[in-house]
Amino acid sequence: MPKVDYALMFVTDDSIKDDNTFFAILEAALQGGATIIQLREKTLDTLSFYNRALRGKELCSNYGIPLIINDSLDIALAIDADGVHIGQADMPYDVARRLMGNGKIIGLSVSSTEQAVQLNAQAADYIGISPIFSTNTKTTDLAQPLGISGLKAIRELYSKPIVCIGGIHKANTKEIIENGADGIAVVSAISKAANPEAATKELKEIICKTGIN
Ligand code: TZP
Ligand code: MG
Repeated sequence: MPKVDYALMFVTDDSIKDDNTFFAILEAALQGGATIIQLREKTLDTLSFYNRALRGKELCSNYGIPLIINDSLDIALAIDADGVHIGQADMPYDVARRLMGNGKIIGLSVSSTEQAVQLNAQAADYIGISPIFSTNTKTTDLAQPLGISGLKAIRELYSKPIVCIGGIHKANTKEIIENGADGIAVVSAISKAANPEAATKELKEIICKTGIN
């Protein structure tokens, strides 16, 4: 697998139902410098999800940026996505790996230090610390925020890339990276911004200034 840059993951906003708006924001994130895209749909029917994924993949390919799919192995396989992001209650890691193959990215959400040391987390390509801060974007199945202290504790135990998600915006990005994260994953900081491209650029600049890349 080519080296993946996890610095700035844009996670698409499933509250945006209008396709034109959805893809305009996705393209703005790509223009602004997102380094990886995660397509996350929780309510769409399979055909609409498939169509968004297919169009999303084409767009990401134009920018040379990997696209991973949240949760849905079938969609990821159907469009030959670059990978998947799975949660603790999704498809077991081993099964996801068998289905996706070795060349694909598999990210796993962890919500505690205990989960970060489990075999599936150690085998994954990266872990997502979920959530690092509180958020209004995801309201169900959300653990207590781990905060910077949780990130630091997991960084001590986990040597592969760590991406943080939840309540991240330009004012707390620097602290997250400086405390050991390899990247941030954001929904609303980009999707709800007045200017999503400018918002992406600002986040990217903050990350680049920390010197991690
Ligand atoms: N998983 C944990 S928090 C979250 C997801 C999908 C939502 C993050 O959204 P935002 O708007 O960046 O806080
Ligand atoms: Mg999930």
